[in-house]
Amino acid sequence: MSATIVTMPLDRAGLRRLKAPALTLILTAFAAMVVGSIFGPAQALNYANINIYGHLPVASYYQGLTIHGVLNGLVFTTFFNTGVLFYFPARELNMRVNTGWIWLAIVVMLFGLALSLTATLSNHATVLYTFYPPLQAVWSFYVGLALVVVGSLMVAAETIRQRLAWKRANPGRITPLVSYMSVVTWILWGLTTIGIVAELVFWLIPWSLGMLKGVDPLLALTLFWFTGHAIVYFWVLPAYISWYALLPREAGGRLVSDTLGRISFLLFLLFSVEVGLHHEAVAPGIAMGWKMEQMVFTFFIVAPSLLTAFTVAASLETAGHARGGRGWIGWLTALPWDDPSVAGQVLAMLTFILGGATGILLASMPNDALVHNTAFIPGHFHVTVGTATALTFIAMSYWLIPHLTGKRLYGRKIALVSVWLWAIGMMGIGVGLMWQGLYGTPRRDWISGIAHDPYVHVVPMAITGIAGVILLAALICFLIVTLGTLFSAAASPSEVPEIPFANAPIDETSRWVRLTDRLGPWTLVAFVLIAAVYGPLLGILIAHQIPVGANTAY
Ligand code: HAS
Ligand code: HEM
Ligand code: CU
Repeated sequence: MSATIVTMPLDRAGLRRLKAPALTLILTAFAAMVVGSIFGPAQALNYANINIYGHLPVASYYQGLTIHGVLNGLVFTTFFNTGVLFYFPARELNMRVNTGWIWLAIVVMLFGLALSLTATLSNHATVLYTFYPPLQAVWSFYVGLALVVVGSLMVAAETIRQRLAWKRANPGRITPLVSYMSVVTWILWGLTTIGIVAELVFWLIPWSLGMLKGVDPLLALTLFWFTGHAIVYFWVLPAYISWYALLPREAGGRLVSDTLGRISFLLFLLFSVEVGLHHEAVAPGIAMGWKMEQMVFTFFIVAPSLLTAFTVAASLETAGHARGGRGWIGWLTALPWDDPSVAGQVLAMLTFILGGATGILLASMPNDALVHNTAFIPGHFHVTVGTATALTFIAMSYWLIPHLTGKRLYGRKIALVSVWLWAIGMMGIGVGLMWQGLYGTPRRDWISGIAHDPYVHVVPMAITGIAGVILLAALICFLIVTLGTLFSAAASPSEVPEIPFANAPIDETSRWVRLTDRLGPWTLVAFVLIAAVYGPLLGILIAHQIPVGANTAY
């Protein structure tokens, strides 16, 4: 494979060969998000005690919720990230990619998607996106998901190899920022997926094929959340890459510190995985000491997001000042709010402040015990993955899809409306669901289907329901813009946006910067930390398994 790597600038044909797989991944991602999100408004109306499930082509509330969680949480994010995390470094390092390998990975991912989607759509895998045993899906659901992960890791390997080739060709140089961040995210993804891959390969797939009689639910839960927390950073780090390294340029400013960006990503690599137990704070059978340890790590992992908040805010301030904004708030209002890509990303950040703050509240176990398994939790994560991730990706698509297709953005005003509606809608879902959760309304509950709903709290219910309808409107606007762009005529090359790299000068002589670039040893440190925190606990759980048989979900 390495023979196909050529370190030379791309010609037009090379560029086209690179753009096609990136576009395929990104369009598949958005198709998954649109289909998955169709059920969102129905779920929001459910939480407003309005039941429209008789009109939807699903067998149950739970089939719809599985489609929603799997397509949005697992498929949309993985496909989008795979697209940008190979494409941006390839362009920044200006190296030719082994596109044959990337296409092979895409075929593996698409085949996996087809398998798991067929299982879900045919109601043979109504196990929600967390697929906790003893709920059991048909084997093809698990195999399909595993293939999606395998395909994405194949792309990761190619990007990591490209960076090594670049390092060989540029001895002593520091990896450019976007490539550095992308490679760190890929390495983190590799470490993150150990839990879920082990769960699928050693337990769930053999069990669904009848080769195992049962699976220990606590072990499965722990393996799932080994992956399940760090996966949220895999969801959000490509958005952080855009906020650090692209958005400042789009907004007319500059990144204020390249070094802080590197440190923040390195901290994510070191501490993202060792916190999964904060999803099992109330799970019986795990001693409090393990939970306390991971609670402390959870507070550690807030730090790189706070670093990001301040660095990105300072960078946006330079943009605001360059555009004439003055005073405490003037820089914010002076940003190019008429640009849907900038507006969408700044709105994503502002709404993410609520998501981050509620995450910090949940990190503390006594708080979590009050709201675990209530609607508070989906409230929290729609102002994280629904905004920082999904809204940023939507906003990025408003320059990225024109860039990849050579078309002009269709309906700029509609695009602007879409990001505002999305931000307002997600904020509504966040506030409404969290408020309902504080009253004890459970999550994952078809409350509108219960004859006498005990969870009636009119104001938050109304907020959730209305927010669902607003989000439906946002989704329609997004679809109009994206389809309009795809089906419009090719634009002249000068009208096609380039990647807005906003690189700050790298302090190549700094010992600290050089230290951050030594990703091999850092990966080893991360691995050792994870093994130290999770190893003994998993050892105990594996040694004391109490397998439970299938409670088949179909
Ligand atoms: Fe979370 C549950 C704790 C972040 C997603 N989380 C979930 C679930 C999901 C999820 C999907 O400790 C539910 C899973 C399930 O189905 O059960 N979460 C945290 C903490 C953080 C956090 C401490 N979560 C995220 C992110 C997600 C996400 C990011 C997706 C992308 N979460 C929890 C806990 C639970 C949980 C418990 C378990 C609950 C339970 O009981 O089940 C932190 O990483 C948050 C740090 C973030 C910040 C915000 C920084 C702000 C930025 C924007 C800056 C703004 C600017 C604007 C620059 C501290 C970077 C400038 C303008 C100005 C005007 C200033
Ligand atoms: C669950 C609404 C988009 C990820 C939910 C729930 C609601 C909802 C009300 C809670 C259901 C329950 O607990 O019974 C919406 C609306 C959307 C939307 C109105 C608008 C388009 C998204 C997006 C993502 C996402 C874009 C991720 C990128 C999830 C996940 C769950 C969920 C992972 C948890 C499923 C589970 O508990 O099994 N959504 N959502 N949603 N949503 Fe969304
Ligand atoms: Cu978490």
